[in-house]
Amino acid sequence: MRTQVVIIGGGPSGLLLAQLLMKSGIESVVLERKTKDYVLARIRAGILEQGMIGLLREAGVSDRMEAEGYVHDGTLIAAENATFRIDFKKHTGTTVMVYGQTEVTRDLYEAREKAGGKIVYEVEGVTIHDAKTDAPYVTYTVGGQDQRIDCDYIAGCDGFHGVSRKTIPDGVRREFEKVYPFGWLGILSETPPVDDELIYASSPEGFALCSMRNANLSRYYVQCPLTDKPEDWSDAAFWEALKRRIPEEAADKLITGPSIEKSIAPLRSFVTEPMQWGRLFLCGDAAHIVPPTGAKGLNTAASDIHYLYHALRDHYLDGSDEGIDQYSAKALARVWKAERFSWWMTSLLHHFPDQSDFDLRMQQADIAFLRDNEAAQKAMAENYVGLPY
Ligand code: RFL
Ligand code: PHB
Repeated sequence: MRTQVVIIGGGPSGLLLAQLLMKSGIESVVLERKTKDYVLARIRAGILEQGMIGLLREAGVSDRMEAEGYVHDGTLIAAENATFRIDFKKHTGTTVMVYGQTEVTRDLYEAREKAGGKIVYEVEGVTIHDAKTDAPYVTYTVGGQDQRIDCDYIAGCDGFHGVSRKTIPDGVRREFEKVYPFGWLGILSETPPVDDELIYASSPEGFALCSMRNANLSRYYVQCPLTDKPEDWSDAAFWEALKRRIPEEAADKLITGPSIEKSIAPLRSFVTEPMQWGRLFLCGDAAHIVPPTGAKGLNTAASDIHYLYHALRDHYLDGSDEGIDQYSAKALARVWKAERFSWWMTSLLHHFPDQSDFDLRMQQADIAFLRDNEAAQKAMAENYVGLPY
């Protein structure tokens, strides 16, 4: 088999790239290790930046998002010494959209299937060959049959545990990592959200976040030790911890109910350099991870796809390889800014187990500065709604 671009991974990065390429008449094949149902059962990000919204529109998959998504023009920050609002609209003139990653992925699958684009599910043993030559190819097994696809380019969109990143030799690849000493325990419940806006809360017991998916579906998180397991947390224990960590006014009106999903995600900052090796490009979680505090994971994956899509378009439609040659540098320049913002917001709002009294005062002063300083609020708003591509 032959195609122009092999896309490894059918998560949001891979599917968005496939859809944008198809709109420009560029052919691709998506290889996914899991089933579609498995991918759609993963509950992950909930906030879309303007850049990602624009890409979904360009890809022709925005109808349901426009109809069902919620525009948010600010967010609340709560701490012991302050509860205040960051006004995105006032400081940046723009907003973010609450629309879950699960829904984005569902819309992308539907569009790909409708257009007859190729997705191969349950592939095993995906291996990238000759990425440094002009004739790369990918081999894999599906249903016990060995397969080979020859191509021009390979997009590694296979997440943090994928094979693409590891194809870049050790001597070439540099990895930068920070592992945080806690995780987030998240639940989904069929209850109305506690507030119209998200609440990011810092408390002596640890961080909490009140988020949502729609008018009757809430997503809440509490910081927890890395050693905890979801089974250690009854629903009652979760709701009690959440109530203790958020402002009293919110705790009093919180409507609780049974959780319909409960999981723990460890927090990590991670970047690989370079994001390109010959004809292989890394995109999204395959190349970088952020702690979820700034809602940047999915959105940073989308900005990679923007750069790669334009690079491939310029190659195939205009005969220019400038974008291809600059992909890694352009993507990394934006990735590192999202890493900084996510690290800063994580450091600002979490309780660190080895935190000294001095560290605590610094955190409190940082929050008070944000509460009182318009320039600091503007900087936060600009990062939260997403830096320009
Ligand atoms: P994904 O979504 O991980 O998709 C990668 C896809 O590649 C497939 N795959 C392979 N396919 C073929 N061959 C192989 N060898 C393969 N290896 C893997 C996988 O099955 C999968 O379908 O990466 P992508 O597309 O880059 O998208 C990135 C986003 O998913 C990610 O940045 C965010 O979800 C991060 N993230 C969160 N971000 C937020 O902004 N807010 C959140 O609340 C939030 N929660 C989360 C998260 C990430 C999590 N992970 C990865 C553990 C919660 C979790 C649990
Ligand atoms: C979510 O709704 O899942 C969510 C929202 C904001 C974040 C992280 C996760 O910063």
